[in-house]
Amino acid sequence: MVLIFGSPQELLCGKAGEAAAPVKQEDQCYSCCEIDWIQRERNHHSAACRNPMSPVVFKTDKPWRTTMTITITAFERSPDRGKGMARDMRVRWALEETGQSYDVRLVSFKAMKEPAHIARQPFGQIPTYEEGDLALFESGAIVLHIAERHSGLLPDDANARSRAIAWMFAALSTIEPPIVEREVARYLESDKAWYEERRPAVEERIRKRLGELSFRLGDADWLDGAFSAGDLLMVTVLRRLEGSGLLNDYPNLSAYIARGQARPAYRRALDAQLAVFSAASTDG
Ligand SMILES: N[C@@H](CCC(=O)N[C@@H](CS)C(=O)NCC(=O)O)C(=O)O
Repeated sequence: MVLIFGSPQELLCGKAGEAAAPVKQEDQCYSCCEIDWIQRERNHHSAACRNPMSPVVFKTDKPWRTTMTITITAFERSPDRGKGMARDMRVRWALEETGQSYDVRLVSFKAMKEPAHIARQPFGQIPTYEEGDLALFESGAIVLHIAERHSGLLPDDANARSRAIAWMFAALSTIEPPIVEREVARYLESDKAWYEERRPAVEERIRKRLGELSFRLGDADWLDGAFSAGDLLMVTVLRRLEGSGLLNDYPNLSAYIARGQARPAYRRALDAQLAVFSAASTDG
């Protein structure tokens, strides 16, 4: 089988009936993800083609190779002192899991509220993501974009893929909101007379969600089969509770977080975030 690469959007493959020669990373300078994807497309084609001698054109919105530089934004000086709580961590982790290199543009709190950054992120926040003429904001949308274009974060099976995406939404729209509500109350409202009175109710809302999540996870390693973008987001969200004591009643969730943190890609992302903070601290 001959593979001819026309444009980034188009994979041409010749005599489909012939045995596929393996694509070699060193010969062609393909990344592992690209090779995975090419092999999958080939297998799919070989299985589905009714006329194996006719050349076939795969039209796909999945670029076969990433030639454009990915640039994300992150805090110039992170309030968490580089401990992985800032949401660029999710994006870094997703990029590391999928083997994508990236550049980081560091932004100060002042620069985040200026027009150049607002044009990228309407709410003046990090992270953002740029790749060629694509500019994205919202960490969940960015992680989904990465997961859809590179293998490693979403299953191939269509139903399993949809379920993994459902877990991404669950992390960000069901589990994260009460956790953030607690943080906002703690950091911005703890001087108010009603803070202590309200706190138990806020924490109870978190406990309710943790109990439900803990029940569903049971003794599984990940939320739905293999590790996915859903787990990536869920782990980063649950990490926000570190030190709160709220996870103490859910040892399976603590173990789940630890499993996520033990992944080499997580470590690389965390180290990269910490390196930014350490460099900024050394600079004064
Ligand atoms: N929903 C957004 C939230 C982004 C967000 O809250 N970013 C924080 C850092 S983790 C930020 O930029 N805070 C500064 C600010 O809001 O001024 C996302 O997931 O990307």
